[in-house]
Amino acid sequence: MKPQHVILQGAPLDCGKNRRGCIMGPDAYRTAGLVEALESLGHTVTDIGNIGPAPYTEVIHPKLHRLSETIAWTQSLADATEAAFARGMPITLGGDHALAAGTVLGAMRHAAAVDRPLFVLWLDAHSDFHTLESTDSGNLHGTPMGYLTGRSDFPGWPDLPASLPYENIAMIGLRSVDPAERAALQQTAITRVDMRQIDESGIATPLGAFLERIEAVNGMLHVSLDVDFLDPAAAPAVGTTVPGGATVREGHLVMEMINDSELLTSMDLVELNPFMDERGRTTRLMVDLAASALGRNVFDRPTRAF
Ligand code: 5AB
Ligand code: MN
Ligand code: MN
Ligand code: MN
Repeated sequence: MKPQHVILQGAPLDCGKNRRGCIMGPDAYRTAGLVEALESLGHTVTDIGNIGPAPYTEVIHPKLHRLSETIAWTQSLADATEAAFARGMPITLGGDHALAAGTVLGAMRHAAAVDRPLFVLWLDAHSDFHTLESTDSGNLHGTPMGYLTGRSDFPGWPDLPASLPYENIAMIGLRSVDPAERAALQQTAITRVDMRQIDESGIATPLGAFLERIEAVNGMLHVSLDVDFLDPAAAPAVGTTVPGGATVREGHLVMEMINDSELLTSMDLVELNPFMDERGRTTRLMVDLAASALGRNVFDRPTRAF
């Protein structure tokens, strides 16, 4: 992709679930050399440091874990992400996946301001499509897609400029979807690509079709990469390991196709738990994948690959 001005923002939010450790994510990415990797590809990088939640007072909820804190993070991350778009390409270093409620909201506001449609590529074992009512765990990292699509009321959360249209979402890598999420997803036009489909016919065809749809309407592309998209054998540093995930090669292919498409406008790297990593290998793989989405191809390709 063409040289970008990348705005790195750390989002050490750890409130979307009970297991602690994602708070260390942003500094792990910095330690693993993300800034240098992006600069070596010809991009300029501004690391604005770590963001915090908006001021809040935690009101204990009987079911939902750290609801007030998650709402406060959604507010601050939406504002920060929207502001980052004025300067360049926001890349958010998580933090757990609850942060996507804020980053995608910020991207939605920017898309509305520049009058372009926003598309979201959700790379995850999970659909994170719960409502506040349907979640059994009460862990809010399982709800950002439910919030962003406006499929139910999220009282107290920031208003959406409009709901994220189902047609503009592709979820790839699915293999752990709760029954309530599955029933709801089946009523939508969200593109859902599970591991069986990837096994049977490959990851490139559905991804290429999605990218073509974005290009046809001059859309913006937000990529939300959950570590558990990858197989835990390759990426063990995550709380919610689900066997049978994407291989390193499949992950790279996705990122290389994103790079070739020139469509990427913002990205989240989420759910890394450095406390569970093995000598930094998951962190380094995530840095490598992020760099591949922004230009690290072994061969120059004369034409777009999709
Ligand atoms: B992740 C589960 N569906 O709601 C729930 O890692 C898991 O951001 C959510 O994708 C996983 O607790 C959230 C069982
Ligand atoms: Mn997720
Ligand atoms: Mn997940
Ligand atoms: Mn997870």
